[in-house]
Amino acid sequence: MNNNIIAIVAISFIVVGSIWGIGNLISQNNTHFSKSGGVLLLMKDNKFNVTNPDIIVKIDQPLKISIANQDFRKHDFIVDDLNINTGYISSGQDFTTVIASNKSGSYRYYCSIHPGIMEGKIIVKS
Ligand SMILES: [Cu+2]
Repeated sequence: MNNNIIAIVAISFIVVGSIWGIGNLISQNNTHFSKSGGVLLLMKDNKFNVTNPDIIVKIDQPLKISIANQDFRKHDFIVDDLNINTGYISSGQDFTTVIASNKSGSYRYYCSIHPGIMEGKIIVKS
């Protein structure tokens, strides 16, 4: 019985450790295209993908975006002008949505808990 619990705890650490390790590798870059062709944003150290990169979206071509929280604190992802608000994303959680616009322009994305340090631009163009 006790051995089983220890084994489960050990496996949990290995799984969580692997996920964090992968996240560390990925977050060295800027924007990432996931397998499904969308963008992956990692929340870590109060930044989005280290550098709060510009996210380029084409007019009338919805772009899937997944936001994963790899920090120890909660964050959110908000784009007022595009009606995106993930709500709070807890540590270890993620949220997938779509960025879509039929108007070109530059739209601010940000975390409402850390505005100024966690914010960047979504650029919609043809
Ligand atoms: Cu934040």
